Amino acid sequence: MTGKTRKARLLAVLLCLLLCLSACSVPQQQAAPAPEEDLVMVGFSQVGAESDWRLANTQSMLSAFSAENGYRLTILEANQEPRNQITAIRRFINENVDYIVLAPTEEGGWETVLSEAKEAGIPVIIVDRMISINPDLGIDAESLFTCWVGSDFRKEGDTAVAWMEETFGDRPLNIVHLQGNLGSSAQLGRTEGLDTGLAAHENWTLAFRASGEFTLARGQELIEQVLADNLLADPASGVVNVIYSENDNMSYGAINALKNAGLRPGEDVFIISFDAARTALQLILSGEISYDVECNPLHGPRVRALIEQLRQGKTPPKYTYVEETAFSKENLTESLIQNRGY
Ligand code: GYE
Repeated sequence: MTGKTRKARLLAVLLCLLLCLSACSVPQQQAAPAPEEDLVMVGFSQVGAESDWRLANTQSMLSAFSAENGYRLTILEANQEPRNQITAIRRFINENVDYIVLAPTEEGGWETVLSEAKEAGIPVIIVDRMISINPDLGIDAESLFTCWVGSDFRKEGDTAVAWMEETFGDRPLNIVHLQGNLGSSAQLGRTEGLDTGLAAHENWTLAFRASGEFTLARGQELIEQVLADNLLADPASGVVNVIYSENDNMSYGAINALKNAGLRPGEDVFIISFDAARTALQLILSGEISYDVECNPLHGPRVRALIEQLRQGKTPPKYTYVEETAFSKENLTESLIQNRGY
């Protein structure tokens, strides 16, 4: 036997051994689901299914609150209508769930129904957006929910504006602003950030502002309207066109509208987006989105951790802010995109 064949044989034996080992390894122990009556009942009033962010958020809640983990989760989607959420919460109260999780569409209008939940003794965990209580009512807003977890939307807006300042310097900007659902924390915070930027820069002009309701279809319609009304500046004039789009799905719609009109996103118009979902990150690599401020939707495990603390009789922090970053071509790689959870 030559040295080479011996080596090859040895390799084959080793490979066989490895294969056997992996085949014989003990399968991961699956936790037996708890009997139905022992499951903790959680009612989740979700905003809707308007965006990639929202779908990832719903998925994250479903995985975190599985029967294997000891929960029975009921999700009621509100189709972005606050009154549907009020109906959903009343239903959860009637069903006497153990915990109510609320992702509020808008900030206002929660006093009555959350007082009802409080009266029924059901803890309410707020996730993603925030609520605000009319101060004239003399109700202690913080007494209406147990705790909250989500993003700092104002900070997200400030991050976007800081990038605009850094990237465009003293150049005049012609800004088209696609807002999210009016009255939602995500819209309010991101708009406040831009408004602060507009107030600080005399040569930043707001050419257009309207709500695209966080959807691709509305985002596309609004940019079609902007183009029909001739609201973009001639790039040859030295004025920079910027679309400040308060979520990725509206950005996808904006890109469709621009491309259909023969314009080049990333050259004729710069798109700044929010969420940083996987598809959007891909569009950064291809140059169509210039900057994307991350907003993390994977709240399921975070909400579960809060509920687990409550079940152990502990007091979780009232507010938990999620750490977030932002992406441009400079700090993005294919592998980062592939490993992204949403
Ligand atoms: O940015 C958007 C979604 O509230 C953070 O809602 C969330 C926003 C998110 O529809 O895509």
